[in-house]
Amino acid sequence: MGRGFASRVNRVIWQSDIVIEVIDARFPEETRNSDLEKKVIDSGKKLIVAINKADLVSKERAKRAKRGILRPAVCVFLSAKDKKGINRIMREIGIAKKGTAVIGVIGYPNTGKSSLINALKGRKVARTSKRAGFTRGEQLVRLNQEVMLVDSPGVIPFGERDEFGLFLVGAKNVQDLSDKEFAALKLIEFIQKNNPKELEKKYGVVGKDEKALEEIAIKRKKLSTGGVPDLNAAARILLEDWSKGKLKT
Ligand SMILES: Nc1nc2c(ncn2[C@@H]2O[C@H](COP(=O)(O)OP(=O)(O)OP(=O)(O)O)[C@@H](O)[C@H]2O)c(=O)[nH]1
Ligand SMILES: [Mg+2]
Repeated sequence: MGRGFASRVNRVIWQSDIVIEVIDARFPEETRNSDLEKKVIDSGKKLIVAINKADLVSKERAKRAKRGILRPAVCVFLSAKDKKGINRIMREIGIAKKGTAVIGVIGYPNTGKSSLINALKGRKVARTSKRAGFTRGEQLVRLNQEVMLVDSPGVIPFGERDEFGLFLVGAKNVQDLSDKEFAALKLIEFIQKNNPKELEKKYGVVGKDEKALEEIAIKRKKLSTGGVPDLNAAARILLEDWSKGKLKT
């Protein structure tokens, strides 16, 4: 997943007349790829930055997501899920297009590229998944007589090695984490910082750090022989809930 697709995404950009970069409104900075944005703009092609999953953030946070995205890129708030922003993207495509056009859809794993293509098309033509790295090769979808959409696999910038950071933004799956307890402890810290009451609401957890993980194990009856809290099992519960979007921050 992700790595190694660099040349492929370059090819998608090269083949396209217009490029849509899909980013996650919750993690705009972490899921955008300024190198790719620059590449598109330098090649003289229109860049549309689709700030997707806007249904998951407040208006203020969505507005903040726009910062840092430089003109001449066009920013569109999008919810592929609720079909918000789809007409605007259609309009932007229409403005930029001269005759027939190929539109490349690129971005980090799991940001909703395939979901956007389905929303544009108005029915399910590209397969989507909660799992990151789901779309493997490029897939061509004809939008109408003039426009061809290219779905592409998610790419992670070369050299990005922060496993927890990738997990946090949905670009890495739970089963691919090398140290789940470590990731869970970092996630606890992150959630308690951003939404202090969430773990209490969800699991009845009041402690911090390892104590919080222990409490999850106890509440969810994950005990090894002798009644010792199974921290690994608790970590998996927490990490899975996060990746399914069940925890709010
Ligand atoms: N809440 C919410 N979820 C969304 C939205 N768009 C996509 N998702 C969810 O995000 C997950 C990933 O969506 P995909 O469309 O498969 O993402 P992708 O960018 O194609 O992913 P890869 O092919 O793995 O790179 C799925 O569980 C979607 O249901 C949105 O606007 N809002
Ligand atoms: Mg996909």
